[in-house]
Amino acid sequence: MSAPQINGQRLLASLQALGRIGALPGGGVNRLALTDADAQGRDWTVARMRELGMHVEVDAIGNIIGTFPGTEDLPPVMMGSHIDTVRTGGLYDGNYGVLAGLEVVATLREAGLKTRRPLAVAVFTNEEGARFQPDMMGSLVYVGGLPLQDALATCDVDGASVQAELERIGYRGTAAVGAPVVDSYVELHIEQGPVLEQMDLQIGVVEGVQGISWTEFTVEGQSNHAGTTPMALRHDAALVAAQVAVFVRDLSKRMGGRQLATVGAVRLSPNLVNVIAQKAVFTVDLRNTDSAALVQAESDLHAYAQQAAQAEGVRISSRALARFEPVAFDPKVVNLVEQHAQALGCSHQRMPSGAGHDAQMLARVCPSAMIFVPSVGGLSHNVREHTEPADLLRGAQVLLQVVLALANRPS
Ligand code: HGY
Ligand code: MN
Ligand code: MN
Repeated sequence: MSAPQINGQRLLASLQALGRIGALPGGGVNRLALTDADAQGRDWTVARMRELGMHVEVDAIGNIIGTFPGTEDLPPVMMGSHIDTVRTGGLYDGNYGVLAGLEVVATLREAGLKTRRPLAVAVFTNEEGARFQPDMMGSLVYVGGLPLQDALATCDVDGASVQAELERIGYRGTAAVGAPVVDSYVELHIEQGPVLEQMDLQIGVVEGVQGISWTEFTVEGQSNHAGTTPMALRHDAALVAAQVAVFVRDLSKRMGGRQLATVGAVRLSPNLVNVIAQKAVFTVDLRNTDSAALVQAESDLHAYAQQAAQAEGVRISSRALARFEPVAFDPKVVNLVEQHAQALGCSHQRMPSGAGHDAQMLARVCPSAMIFVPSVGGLSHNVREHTEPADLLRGAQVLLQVVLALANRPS
């Protein structure tokens, strides 16, 4: 079966249309998981699936799975990603993988082509982990990596639970989770980093995802008057948060390699100009492609945090928000991505993913891989996130051809 061409204008228009839901005034998108904006984005995507004649199911953690029948009742070849965003998100992170999957279905349907295996497009709940942790929550529950009840009981900083929010937006489905039957999974995504652009390459053949470690620290000191409390008598929670932020930057420099470290969220209380902070709650995101190095970084972090707290005379506690080992994708599917990128004349190279993705969870239950396209300026999780239309179309065409090969292979 020679591959039909995806309809680039339709794909770009769908990205703009979904991007108008939760649009921020100055550009970018805010569709935090399970908010009203996420619900509207879900409704829009379900309506699009139904327009394409897809069977739509919502499972117990709110994952939306659209299925386009094949000529044989076999496990589906799945595409997809997420449509929830961070608070300052862009048009493409996650949305591109879902909408390109729907574009593949639309193109095959228009051409009157049916694949041997059914095609599925998944919208996984709360991939970002920005409101509810861990990230990739929906796909982790989907593959049986996180008990459904634990996920449903997870609360955001305001005490709203995943269960209550799923029910409030009408997406607490009934389809079972935990033991999916999926033939294979291919996720198309923007790189979200600078590599492809710096090397002037069109396609990333993604071989795996680096390890991720998220920790939340709570430091409790003593609030006091900023003007009357001698420095030697302070028990300043904000100081320890700042010291840890500097430490993890130095740690990543000292470790070198691919060690990454980020203090992304800091909440001080009472958070007032003339009051020494009584409490600091902050997060540390550590990542590395090397499992042992990541363990070492975690150990160094916790040792330092304890020592800094002791020196300042404050209490410190911590809890893990997410912890995923590095994941290697299926070599056969990775090879397919490389072959089709090559066949389409795309410049390409093999690379790891710096960001976490639903594909790393699907890899637990079926052969999975990813396709990257360049991010302008390497920007993502930023309202200025952008990928050139030609790159968006190229990636979708590679996705179509890889999925055709998987869905029509004899065994
Ligand atoms: O944090 C991540 O890597 C992903 O964006 N959830
Ligand atoms: Mn993403
Ligand atoms: Mn993201």
